[in-house]
Amino acid sequence: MSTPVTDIHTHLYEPVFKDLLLWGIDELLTYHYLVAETFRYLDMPYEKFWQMSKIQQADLIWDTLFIQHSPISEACRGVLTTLQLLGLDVKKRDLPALRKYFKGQNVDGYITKCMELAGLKKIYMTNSPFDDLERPTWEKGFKRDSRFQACLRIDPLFLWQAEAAPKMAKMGYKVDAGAKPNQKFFDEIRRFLADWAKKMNPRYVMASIPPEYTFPDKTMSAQILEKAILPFCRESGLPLALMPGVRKLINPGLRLAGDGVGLSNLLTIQHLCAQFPDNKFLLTVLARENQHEACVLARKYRNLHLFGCWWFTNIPEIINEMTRMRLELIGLSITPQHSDARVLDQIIYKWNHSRRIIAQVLVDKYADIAKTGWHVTREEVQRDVKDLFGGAFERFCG
Ligand code: FIX
Ligand code: ZN
Repeated sequence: MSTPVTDIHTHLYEPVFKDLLLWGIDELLTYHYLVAETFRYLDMPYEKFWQMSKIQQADLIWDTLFIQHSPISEACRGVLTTLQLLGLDVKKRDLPALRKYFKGQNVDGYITKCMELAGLKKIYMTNSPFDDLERPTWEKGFKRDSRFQACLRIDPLFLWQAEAAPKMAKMGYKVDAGAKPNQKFFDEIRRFLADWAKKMNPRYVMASIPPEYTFPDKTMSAQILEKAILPFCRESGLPLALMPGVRKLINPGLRLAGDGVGLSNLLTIQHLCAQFPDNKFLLTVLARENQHEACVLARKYRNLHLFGCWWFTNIPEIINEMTRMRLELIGLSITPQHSDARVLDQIIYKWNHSRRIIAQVLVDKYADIAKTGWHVTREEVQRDVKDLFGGAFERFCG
């Protein structure tokens, strides 16, 4: 339980990004997972909730999910685990008193405290050149915080969404929405990726894709992938991290809490791994029903590395199932978890809950081979856990 972890996907930011880094009790309570759960009890129009202040929203969620009903969901339990491991007394159910504690924290020291309680050695961010709040800080340049690692997130470009071309043009790249997909166009996209890679020094390039995303295909998105993104990744040696399965905003009223899931077409991943053996692919899939096929693909393609129990699979029942399935089908060359933390304090509970499950699965696996007379040493266990908590990922990324 003491091996430090590299958390390879979060939505946290180093302090220089100021308010983009969310932390504290009111951010914990207004996490979009809890917003979705709260609205199951509310009749109010969604807009009325979004017009409330952060504190009013947090009060409503606390009252609805923690006071009016027992906080047994994973996201609710997570808040309680975090408070408990911070040494706070949840028994009193006294939200104003809890708020006082967080008021007394300074963010820089608090980052270190949360990383120590979570047992983290590195936090990977999600950094998008298309994010208007984040981009200016990268363009200004700043001294990097060694606790954090950047990752280049490119969903609008990858899916060739309407906002991509105008934003890239504003940044000085000759691409427009009606552009002909010729070599000049693809070279301009590669220039964009190379420039942002120079600014961010990312560990990988990442995009989430809808369940139906298909490759190969004649779409602009598929051509950009084949003729710009994959060549750039090969050249720069950066893996491409893909997250299939999200259906964006199936309930727009819930905003960030409004995304859904669908069964992904993993033939796309098969084609990519087979057709581009010199590219490295990181994969986490949203639907529970896709996990077995994903494991089999990882058995077939050494340029594919599975990571994390993403989002709707990040609950004890499925973390246990996925970790067992992956260890039994693939072995130890996986990264079983990432936190996907959107609020700093969440790393405390997400890793506390996942470590316990991963540890139990490992104990069972070692017990199974011990029955054959094969006994692992303490050093071997430490070696294996190091691999699962970042070593295998680092080796894969090279
Ligand atoms: O696309 C992603 O990186 C997702 O993790 C997020 O968009 C999602 O909102 C989330 O927070 C999941 O845990
Ligand atoms: Zn995420």
